[in-house]
Amino acid sequence: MNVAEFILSIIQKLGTDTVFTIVGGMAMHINRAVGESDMQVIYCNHEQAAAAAADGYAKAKEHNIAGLVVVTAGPGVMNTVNSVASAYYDSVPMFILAGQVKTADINKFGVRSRGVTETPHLELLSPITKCAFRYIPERVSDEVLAQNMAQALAGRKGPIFIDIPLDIQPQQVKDAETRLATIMKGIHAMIEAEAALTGDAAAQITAELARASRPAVVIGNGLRIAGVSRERILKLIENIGAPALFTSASLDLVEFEHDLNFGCAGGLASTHANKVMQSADLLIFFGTRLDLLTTAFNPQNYGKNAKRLVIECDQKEIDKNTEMKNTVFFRENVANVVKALEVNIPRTGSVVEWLDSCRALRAADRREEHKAFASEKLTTYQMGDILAKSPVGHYLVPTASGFGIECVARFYKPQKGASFAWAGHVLGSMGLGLPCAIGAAAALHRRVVCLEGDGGILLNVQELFTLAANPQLKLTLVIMSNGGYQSIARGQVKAFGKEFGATAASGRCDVRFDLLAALVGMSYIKCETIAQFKEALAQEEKFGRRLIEVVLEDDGYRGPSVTTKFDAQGKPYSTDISDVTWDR
Ligand SMILES: Cc1ncc(C[n+]2csc(CCOP(=O)(O)OP(=O)(O)O)c2C)c(N)n1
Ligand SMILES: [Mg+2]
Repeated sequence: MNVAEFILSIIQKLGTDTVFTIVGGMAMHINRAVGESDMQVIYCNHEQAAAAAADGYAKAKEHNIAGLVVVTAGPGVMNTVNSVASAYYDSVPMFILAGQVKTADINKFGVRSRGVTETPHLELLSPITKCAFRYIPERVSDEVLAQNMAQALAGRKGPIFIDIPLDIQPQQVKDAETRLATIMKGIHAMIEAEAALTGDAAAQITAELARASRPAVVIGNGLRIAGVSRERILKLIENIGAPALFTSASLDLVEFEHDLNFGCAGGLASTHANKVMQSADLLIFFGTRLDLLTTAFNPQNYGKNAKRLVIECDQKEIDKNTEMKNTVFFRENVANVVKALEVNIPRTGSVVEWLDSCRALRAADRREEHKAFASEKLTTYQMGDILAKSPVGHYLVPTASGFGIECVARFYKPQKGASFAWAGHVLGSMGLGLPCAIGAAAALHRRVVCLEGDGGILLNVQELFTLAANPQLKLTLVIMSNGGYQSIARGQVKAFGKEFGATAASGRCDVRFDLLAALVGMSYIKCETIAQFKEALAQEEKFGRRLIEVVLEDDGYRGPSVTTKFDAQGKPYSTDISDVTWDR
């Protein structure tokens, strides 16, 4: 076994069975190890896409298994940067295994460029990975190797970058099997040690719940990342018996129709979720970072009338919000808190009236939503609704840029058994949808629906050729066709009265998606009405894959959201998250 095979075999032993890659000279022995392994290999057409596919793969594996991307030195590594940063922010376990120029060529002179295709990988990748290291056996002990690799899956998960110089990759590894066994033991020990992080959150939750009269729980995506299954999340909610609120990353964790699902609170939210949040006297945040987008740029205001108990494993995420009043932070593994609450099921006081008032708010809100958005037109609202109800929409990968966010974060109502994973949730990069969906399809071996914009798709349009080369991947590509960068055009027109580079009128090119589909051997259908889109999705299982172009209409109405108002002195301020209405 050589060094390339040795490192690959550690990753395989951690459960990863698929590689997303583009080959190259400086990674040639790693490429061979991959090609001769028994792993599923998807040869992509851009490294940004390969890394995004690894991200989609790990998300489809519920963050329990790491994605793997293999790239060559220099340009190969640099092309991954956008997707690696995205994976880091989304806490996605991932290995980026890269070639590097041979050790003799590595730049030790401080010149701009020395080795052929060489770049300072470690310096570039360090800020956006949990660990970036060069593997040279004499310099990296097996213990350190285990520690570095374990970090992908230990504690708050994330990407690990490893480069191996060209001359090191083919070197034979002595006692490989015995060493591998010890390394795997070390990795598992570290993952377990980090997972043990626990404290007295469960006891305090129990005590506070007994006292509270208007409690609510906030179910964050951290629960999924920590490996808590949907069944156990549901049990947690039902055991506590209080209204459950979600975030845009976690809203698929419990079906929309569940009696305790009170939606997603925040800046762009249905009004009842925000009212529940702002009227609660106790809020328990399970695995949410309380970031700016979730909290409508104001964590202090988010549940301001409640005592807040926040369970978070990352000390830095706690420190950023320590100015929040009436809030207790617990640095614990949220999975352990859930486990402890399964043993000692907390009793809420009598919350019947509170629950009834929340239910009344929700019912009124749903009626209002229906009235406000009812339309014959095919809008983002209608799309979200149709996609959620469709039999093919059970695993959805939506783009996290443009109106795709609105379509899913606000209007997707997950049915039983449905789930989604945002393509680049925190970073919000255009172009990650299609490659992420390819990764998810490779992980799940079943149909994945990808929701992309007509602008965003072009950033990784070459991945349609990756699909063409991999007929086993089942994928439905739904393109929201609205004549370009509509979300950007809207902002520009509002601010400047005109738009720049966002539509064909100002220099972009509209795409003929029928021709594009034909080029890559995909079936194609264009939907211009609600009925056509419903019918297209109903027929979808007949197709291995299809490009569905949905011509969107925008009536300009965005629904309730926090707005900017001006006080008596003319100073601007943001309205409270509970101060939102359905008024047009
Ligand atoms: C890589 C990258 N470049 C630029 C942006 C800025 N941006 C955000 S949304 C958007 C337009 C997206 O267009 P499209 O996918 O068609 O979605 P729409 O706004 O039309 O719904 C742009 C340019 C971004 N998010 N990511
Ligand atoms: Mg568009």
